[in-house]
Amino acid sequence: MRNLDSKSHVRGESVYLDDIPLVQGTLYACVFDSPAAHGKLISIDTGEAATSEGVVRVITAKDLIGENQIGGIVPDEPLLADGEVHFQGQPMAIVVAASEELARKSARKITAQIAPLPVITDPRVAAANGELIVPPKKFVLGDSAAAFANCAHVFEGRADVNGQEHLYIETQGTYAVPTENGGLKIHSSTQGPTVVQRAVCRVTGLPMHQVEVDVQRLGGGFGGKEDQANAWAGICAVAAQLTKRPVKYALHRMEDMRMTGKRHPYSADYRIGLDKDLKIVAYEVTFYQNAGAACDLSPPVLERTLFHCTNSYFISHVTATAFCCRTNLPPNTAFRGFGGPQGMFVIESAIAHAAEKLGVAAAEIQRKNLLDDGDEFPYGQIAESDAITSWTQGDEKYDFAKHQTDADEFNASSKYFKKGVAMMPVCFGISFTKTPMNQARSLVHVYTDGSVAVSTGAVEMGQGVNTKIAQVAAKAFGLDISQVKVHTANTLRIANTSPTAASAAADLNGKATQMACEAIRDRLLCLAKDLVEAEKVEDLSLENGFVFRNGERTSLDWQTLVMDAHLERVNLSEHSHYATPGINFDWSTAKGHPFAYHVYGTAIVGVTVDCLRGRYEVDYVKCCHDFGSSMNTAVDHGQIEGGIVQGLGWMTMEEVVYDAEGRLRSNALSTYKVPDIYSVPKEIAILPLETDRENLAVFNSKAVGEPPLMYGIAAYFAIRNAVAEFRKTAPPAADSDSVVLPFDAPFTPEKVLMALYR
Ligand code: MTE
Ligand code: LUZ
Ligand code: MOS
Repeated sequence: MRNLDSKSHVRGESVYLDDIPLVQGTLYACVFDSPAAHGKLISIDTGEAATSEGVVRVITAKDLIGENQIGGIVPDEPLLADGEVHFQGQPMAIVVAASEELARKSARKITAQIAPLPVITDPRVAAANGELIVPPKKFVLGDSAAAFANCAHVFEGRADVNGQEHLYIETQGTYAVPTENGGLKIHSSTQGPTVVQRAVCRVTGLPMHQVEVDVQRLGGGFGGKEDQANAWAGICAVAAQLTKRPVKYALHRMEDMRMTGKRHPYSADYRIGLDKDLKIVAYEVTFYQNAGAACDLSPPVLERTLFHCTNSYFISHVTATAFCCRTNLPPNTAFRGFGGPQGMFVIESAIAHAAEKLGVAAAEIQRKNLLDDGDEFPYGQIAESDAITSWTQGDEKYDFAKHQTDADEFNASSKYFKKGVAMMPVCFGISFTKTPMNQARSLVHVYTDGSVAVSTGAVEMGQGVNTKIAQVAAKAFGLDISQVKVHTANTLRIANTSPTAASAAADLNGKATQMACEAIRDRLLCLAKDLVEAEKVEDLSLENGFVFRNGERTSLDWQTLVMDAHLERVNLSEHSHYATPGINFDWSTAKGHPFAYHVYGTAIVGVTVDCLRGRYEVDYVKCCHDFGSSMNTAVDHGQIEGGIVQGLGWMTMEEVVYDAEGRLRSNALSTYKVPDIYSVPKEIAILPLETDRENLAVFNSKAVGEPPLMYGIAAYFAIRNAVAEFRKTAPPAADSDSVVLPFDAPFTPEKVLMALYR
């Protein structure tokens, strides 16, 4: 079943924020953002802007009616700079004008006097200076210090992994419209309608019942709009409140790239100990997370780095420590995988390091250490593991050894092109790690013509969640999907929503929808029992638009039943609440059972490196992926392909560059390279893991949004293997030093070239 939005997308008829018809009198906002990364704000001169053509108002921190604060976890993020500036791109003033152009033109006339303070961009420097946003976090399993003493082999090193620009096609934006008695209706391109509602209320001083947030769909979020839609919503809300006019702000691409945070870069130290049979006995890792200038979602991102620091492996002695480091960069934020990919990159680096030194294939070490059923994660949850099955099923189907032999044969006869292959398992926990966030509600109305309207807190951002929710309702009522319409995420219809994140939107909102539909269905079948003179309700079902009795179609159709129910005054609406059962986590012990389930998978990635130019191509990605039992293979395959390409981009070509002054140098699509259609692997093959395990996913169809991104990490190691192959044989690379190549992602063509000829 194809994504319900596919036709309107292709026709250009889907409605995004910028397509919403505007109310008469709408004004446009533009911010003046800090030109300095760190400094004391001495003065800000808005005089010339305020008197410019078309300008209705200029707003600075002192004008706010509510609190100048949008920090959700730690109150360290002013809406508009006040006293000090903490990163280049920090909003300082808002210009509100009659047109977009006039707002932008006038914003450029604002100047600020800022006395410079030292700029820190490196998380290790921040940590050394004690600049931690929250206290360090730690996971401990067993006794790693003691265990290292008994290891046959111990290796230690450092791994660095850079950030990633979200590059959602639709930039951040908000349209705020005043409603009567001082309220506001906020259209926002956000993954978190309630997150935005809270931020708007804080900066305007309004109670939550006065603020309605509505989200039709996003042109991509990828985590970038889980928390960071707040600033733009707050800015438009404040402007609308002060001018009493509707205010819109849709960021230009360069504004968005400059002013918003990205995936967190990390620097890490690892130490890995193995016994003589290649069993990993001990692992110690310290993560320095580059959080940027404000807390944002950095602590839970950091926590997920710890949750996934041993990836799909069982290691009996683990000590993992993580520092949340404050730097003078835009606050970094959620990004597909939410810190998990960074944790996995480090353990994969440690394994590659050990493999290189021991002269064995990394796959041999990986295979020997996969999590088994009943193994304990460092955070205390006991694994129901499909790590081994996904590895063996993938290997049986795609034959890693054969790919390696093919590469070896190719390499033996090719001097300047080298092939590299890598295999990688992935294990990703599904649920927000903050247990209270794992709840959702659904409001279902059946209208008297038999059509069905569903509202949930889920935000459609291309991942197909609306299609899945419509499938749930259609299935519960035995209807064709055309009878179901999923409406906008709206805080008046669904309150207190969790953001659409953690890959859990279909599970949480789908389950709530299933409960609501089944409650209505049960009431309808009660009535149908009398209408078709059945003996008991249990004999009845709804299928293909009819009531069925013991599997046989009756003459009672859906529409008649619905109308009869209405005339009998049966309630045709339901609001249901779902909360994931059985999950918990206690940070005082750093143990618990935080995840409803894990998604497992294994990928084999092959690349060809052009060893003269440093360029490379990804030849194939072949994965065995754990769908549980997919309810929509078209949508799920799309998620896997998209996730893989986004992961490849992060690991190979996307390079976020800040200079020492904290200025973003890769600030446009000409200087920041994302994968295009030509960088997509020539082949992406997907083998569904065969399993008959039950899980807590909606209809057993496991979450798929984030896990596939991590298959892309294997490309880094495949390129590395190809580079190593060249260095072994090519004369210019014959250096005998024993230091391994640094682990420093992304492996851009420039870095590949340096590594080839180091
Ligand atoms: N797919 C598309 N097309 N666009 C997106 O923005 N976001 C990803 C993933 N897939 C995203 C996407 C992220 S970060 C998450 S958490 C999940 O979708 C969220 O949606 P789900 O919970 O419905 O899987
Ligand atoms: N967001 C969040 C997430 O707030 N908590 C999480 O655990 C999470 N995990 C993945 C992606 N977003
Ligand atoms: Mo996704 S990072 O949970 O929005």
